[in-house]
Amino acid sequence: MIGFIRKKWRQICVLLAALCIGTIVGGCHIIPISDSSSKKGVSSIIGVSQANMREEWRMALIDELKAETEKNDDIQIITADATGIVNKQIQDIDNLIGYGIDLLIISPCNEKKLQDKIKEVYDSGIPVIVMDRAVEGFDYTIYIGPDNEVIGQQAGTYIAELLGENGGNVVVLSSRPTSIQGAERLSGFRSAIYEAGGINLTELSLVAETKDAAYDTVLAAKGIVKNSDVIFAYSDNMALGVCDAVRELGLEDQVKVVDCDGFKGEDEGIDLVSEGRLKATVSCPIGGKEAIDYALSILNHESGVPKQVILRSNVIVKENVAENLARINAKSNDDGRKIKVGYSQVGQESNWRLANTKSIEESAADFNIDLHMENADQSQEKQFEAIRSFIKEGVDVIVVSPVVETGWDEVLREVKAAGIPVIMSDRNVRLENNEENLTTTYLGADFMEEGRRAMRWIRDNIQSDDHEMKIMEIMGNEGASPTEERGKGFREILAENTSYNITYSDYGDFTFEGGKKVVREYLKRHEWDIDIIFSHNDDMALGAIEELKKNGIKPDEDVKIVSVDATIEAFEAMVRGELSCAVECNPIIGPQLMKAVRDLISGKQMPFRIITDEKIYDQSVAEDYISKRRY
Ligand code: GYE
Repeated sequence: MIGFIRKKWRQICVLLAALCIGTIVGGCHIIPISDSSSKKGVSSIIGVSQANMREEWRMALIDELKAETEKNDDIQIITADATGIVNKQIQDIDNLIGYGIDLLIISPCNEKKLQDKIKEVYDSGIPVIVMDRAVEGFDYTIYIGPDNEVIGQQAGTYIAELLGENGGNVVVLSSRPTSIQGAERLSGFRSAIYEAGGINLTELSLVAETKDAAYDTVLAAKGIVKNSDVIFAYSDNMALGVCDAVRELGLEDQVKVVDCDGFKGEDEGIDLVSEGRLKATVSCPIGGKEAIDYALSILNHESGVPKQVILRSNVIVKENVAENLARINAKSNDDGRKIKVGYSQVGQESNWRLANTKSIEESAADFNIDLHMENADQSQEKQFEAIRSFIKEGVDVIVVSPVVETGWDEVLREVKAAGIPVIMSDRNVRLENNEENLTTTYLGADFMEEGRRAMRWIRDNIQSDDHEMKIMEIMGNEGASPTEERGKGFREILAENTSYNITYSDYGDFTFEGGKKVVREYLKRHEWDIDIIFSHNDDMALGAIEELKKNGIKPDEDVKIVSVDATIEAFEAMVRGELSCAVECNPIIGPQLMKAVRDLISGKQMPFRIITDEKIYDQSVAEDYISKRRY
């Protein structure tokens, strides 16, 4: 009964708000309401707080959200335009909550300044989907967005290939971009062009990121443009202006235009590519479809909702327009049939791995997946064998957690030739030539961020006034993606802090014995002079602790120890006062993985990366959490 009254009351509120469009009440703007507010019998209301409705792609997001909402009878959305003002966006969120929303979708105009508000909403129990700009930390339900740096890089790489070995002259429409997206695309573009080498880059400064400004700038710089091979613009809007100007100058046959956005619709990127006016457009997925999809999963309390979804962007050229449009418009269809999955697992090196294997095996059954898992005992050769046997068996999907990052190209090409899609789970691969489409998506942790977090914690908690702090790094196995990236992320923050230095670094292969060995070897040649140990996982940290104690060195007193994974054993060591801090790496990825498998088979566009939820714990909170740990 109470639920019924609440629902009715909310519908009245929504209706009232709808009547008040554009009016001002109590000094604050009433929120414009989407068309879907008139739906009857709706069970959930989604509030959408948009940073502004000036930028083209932000309006496209609202349109996509509305279109997706229309397809579902039991949800409706209310939208609010913050007009680019932080305080207005905070007020909008309060208003939306006042209307009784069940879930908030926010595209923040300033991710730093809105972080606390987002956390407040999330902590109050209302799920929050953050779009487009990731806020720091994990105090939201899920983040969905593109990787604009990668989008720019894809454009740069495409142009470099187009020009071939001889290179050429490229003009980029630059400006101090008013949008962060623009800035990131430009930076990704520049780095790809410089990496390719042999290309002369001329930057033309724009007064605004608009079609007219692009048109005027190209005409004004006709001397430069006449000598160029390609013009790059980082949005569809600007690209249209460039195309018009190039036509005006009679240079259509000589100067090729490439851009980012790849929207569909008249005079947008895909349209211009089909007409041959644009040579290529790199699509920037808007994410509205995915947001409503995940909103439904969250509202239905389904399992398998990850923490971050980084959307896929594609290089669209004339030859693949039809294929891309088909993918964009594709209707996903899961008939619930049993799916056969071949999984090549790394081994059994750590407690993390055991928990990971268990999670994958347990959730396969829940998602009606027939799982065939092969354990590779840390051998890439064995992984190749397993993958080839999966091809023979004719599985529907192959999932690989690769022991090392490189050397996968050949076997993955074989899988592709057999028409079997591949998902990378927990660890990723690095392919020669960045060959696209050999894998569909990566699901796992953000290892770089884990490394950064470890060093941030050290910076904030372990200081000395009188000497430079010596750090020992105990790495995982050589060439594994968590080893590489944790090391990189850690060093990124380390570089900003001159009072710390990594003075010793060795591989411990992610095992307890490996951690012991690194400390033992060090002690053979040195007096103990290390202030901090950064261990790439808990097992190695625990091994190191045992070896330190054997040698009369007191963990946490004589040396602080920080590790990654945050397994129960790490919590026990924190409670005993031996381990100082554990950065979480979540092994419970079974449900997200199985959801991704089902999505893949049902025809959904796979994102680039699906990232799991993670936190950081130290001795001050270990006791409170230990009983709740699931691994
Ligand atoms: O941190 C470590 C394991 O790939 C994330 O591998 C995984 C790592 C994990 O053995 O304990």
